[in-house]
Amino acid sequence: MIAVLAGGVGAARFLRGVVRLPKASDVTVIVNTGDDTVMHGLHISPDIDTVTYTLAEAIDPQRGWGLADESWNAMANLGRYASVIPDGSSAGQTWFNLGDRDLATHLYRTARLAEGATLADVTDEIARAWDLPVRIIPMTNDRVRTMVTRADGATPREIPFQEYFVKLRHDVPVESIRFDGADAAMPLGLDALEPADAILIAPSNPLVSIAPLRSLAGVDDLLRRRRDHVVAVSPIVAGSALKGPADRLMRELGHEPSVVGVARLYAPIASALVIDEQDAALATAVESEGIRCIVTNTIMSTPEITTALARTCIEAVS
Ligand code: FO1
Repeated sequence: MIAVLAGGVGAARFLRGVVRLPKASDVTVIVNTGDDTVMHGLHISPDIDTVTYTLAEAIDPQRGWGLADESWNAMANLGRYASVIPDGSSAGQTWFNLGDRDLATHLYRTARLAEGATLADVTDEIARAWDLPVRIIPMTNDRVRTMVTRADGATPREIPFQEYFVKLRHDVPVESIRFDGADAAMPLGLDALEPADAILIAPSNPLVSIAPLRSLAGVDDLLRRRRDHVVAVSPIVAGSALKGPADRLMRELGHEPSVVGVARLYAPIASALVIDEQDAALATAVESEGIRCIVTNTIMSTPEITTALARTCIEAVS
């Protein structure tokens, strides 16, 4: 049995390799929900949707989020109301792009939640509707929201994650991050992490994708206890994030934006860190952080490379 801790785009691509492995009949993916947001009254779970659409081979390959062959009529038609939106209203926002096809998922999720279903129930229903070969579970059924405090003096200083990521294109300096609601939230997936032969930390942002999962009660303790079975893939290659603001956030929040910085974050909970060949010269520095270092090609540019990366991870800890 394999358990994977996942964020969005990087994790979803990595999971494609995991599910292709012959041994991967029993895979549970625990997905970050700190990025979740409500837009137009609809509950959006971006990382769950990215993982679902990617594994269903329905993702838009260029954007890495949303559905392929998308149209944007609903968004375009919201434009009619732009001039009449009252001050202080959050209606009619168009900075967060919801495609016409994608909207069906958010409509379904929101309706089921309103009927009293849990996020885990709905996530499973959506995964089954897309014929996914894995179990996908949200990190919690409770409301946890990643909140970002800006360091540029703008007000409000603290904003929800999607405002930082999409509206401001993650192009503002950040002072701190917190996971609102994490203290009271009940984690899901501990029953999958406990017996797993391999626990894989996908190449996701350690500070805003994996940290929300780690912030939930008991998760880090379990990972520490099962450290011999935990392997992480660095999302930082040659000092940069392959996608998104991981390198910038690491620098701004006092972490070295390199595989060594990633090693420091993961050494307490993982026994091995997989880094890219471009960082081979840093392998000794990684190991001096107390974590085994495995060097391989982590740039998932072909199905073969992605599957080989997943195999390397599993072999490292099984
Ligand atoms: N990312 C963007 O950069 N711009 C968008 O307008 C956007 C819309 C969106 C809608 C649904 C969804 O499931 C994901 C969406 N994403 C968008 C991706 C998402 O905001 C981020 O990739 C993650 O939150 C970071 O992991």
